[in-house]
Amino acid sequence: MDTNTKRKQQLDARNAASVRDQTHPTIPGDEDRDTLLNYYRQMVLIRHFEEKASEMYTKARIGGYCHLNLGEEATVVGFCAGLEPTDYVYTNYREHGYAIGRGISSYAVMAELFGKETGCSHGRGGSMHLFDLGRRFMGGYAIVGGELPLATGAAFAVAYRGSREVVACQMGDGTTNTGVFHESLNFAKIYSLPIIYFIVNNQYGMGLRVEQGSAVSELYHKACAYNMPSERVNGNDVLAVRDAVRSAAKIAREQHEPSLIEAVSYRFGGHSVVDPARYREKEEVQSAREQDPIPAFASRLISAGLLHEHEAHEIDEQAQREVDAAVRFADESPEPSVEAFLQGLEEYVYAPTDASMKGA
Ligand SMILES: Cc1ncc(C[n+]2csc(CCOP(=O)(O)OP(=O)(O)O)c2C)c(N)n1
Repeated sequence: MDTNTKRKQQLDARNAASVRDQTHPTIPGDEDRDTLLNYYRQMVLIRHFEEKASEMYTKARIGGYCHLNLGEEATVVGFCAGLEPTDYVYTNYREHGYAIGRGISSYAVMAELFGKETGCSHGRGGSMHLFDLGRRFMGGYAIVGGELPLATGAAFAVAYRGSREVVACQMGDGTTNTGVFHESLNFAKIYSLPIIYFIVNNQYGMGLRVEQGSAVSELYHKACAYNMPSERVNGNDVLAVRDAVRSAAKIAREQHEPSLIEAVSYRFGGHSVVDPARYREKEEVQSAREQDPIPAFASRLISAGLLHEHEAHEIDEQAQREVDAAVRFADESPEPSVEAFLQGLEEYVYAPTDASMKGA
C-alpha cells in the first residue's frame, strides 16, 4: 500500500472515531423519564444477554455461529425506539439485541439460541434466524446483504397496498460493498418505497476495517448515487440514533420515500464469539471501551437528575437475574420433537399458506 493510501485510511479511521466519540449532549428537558429509563434498561439487558450468550456458546450450549452486539447497544435500542410496532424490521445475523429491542422476550431469544421448541423460531433458526411475525421482526439473515432485497420487496408490498407502515433494514458496513446494496437502493428510489436502510458502521466487516474494504469510508455518501437523503449519526448516542430513525420513518410514512442512516459504532468483540480479533490494536479496543455507550448514557441520566446510582445498580442486577432465568428456561425447554419434523420439515421454515397469515 502506498503512503498516500495509508495516510488516507488513517484519516478516514480518525474521522469515523470522531463521530462516535463525540461528547454526549445534555438530555433535553422534554424527554420522558420512564421512556429514557426504559432505553437504559434495554441497553443493559442486551449487554448481559450477549455476555451470557458468549459464555453459553463457549460451554457448547449454543451451536452454529453466534454474533454479538456488544458495544452496539445504543445503536440497537435507538433504532428500535425510532420505529412503530407496526413497522417491519429486517436485520443481518447480528440480531439478538434487535429482537429484544423489538419486544421479543429474552427467554424466547435464549431458547432459540439453544435450539429449543420455545424459541422465537421454534428452534429451527438459531442465532442467525430469529423471527417473530407478530412483532414484525422479519428475521436475521446469514447471507451478507440477504436482508436487503427482501426488505425492499416488503417495502414494495407496503407501497402497493398504500398503507402507512415503514420497513427498516439494518446491515453492517461491509454489506454496503455488495451488489444487492446498490440494486436495492436503486430500486427503492425508482419506486419511491417507504424504507430506511440502516448501516451499523461498527468499523469492521469480519476482520477487514471499513476503510480497507470500501472506497468511500463515510458510508452515508453512498446514498447520493441514488439521490436519496442520508445522514451519519453517533451510534453511541441512543437519542441521536432514535431521532435519526424517527425522521427517516416520517419521510417514509408521509412521503413514501427511502432514506439511509449510517450509525457510527464500535463492536467490542471479534466478528463472532470464536474470533479473538487479533487484527486489532489493544489501544483501539481500549479507547472504544472508554466510550462505552452504557456508562455514558447512565452519566447523562445521572447528571440530568433522572437516575440515581443505586437505581443504575438495581437495573443492572435485574438484567442479570432476567438473563439467568432465560438460560434456565432455555435449558428446561424441550427440543423440537422428532414427530414434528416427520410431520413436515417445512413447518416454521416456510410461510404457511393458511388465510389467517394473509395481510399480516
Ligand atoms: C454473501 C456472503 N459472503 C460472505 C459471507 C461471510 N461473511 C459473514 S459476515 C461477513 C462480514 C460482514 O460485515 P458487515 O456487513 O460489516 O457486518 P458485521 O458482521 O460487522 O455486523 C462476511 C464476509 C456471507 N455470510 N455471505
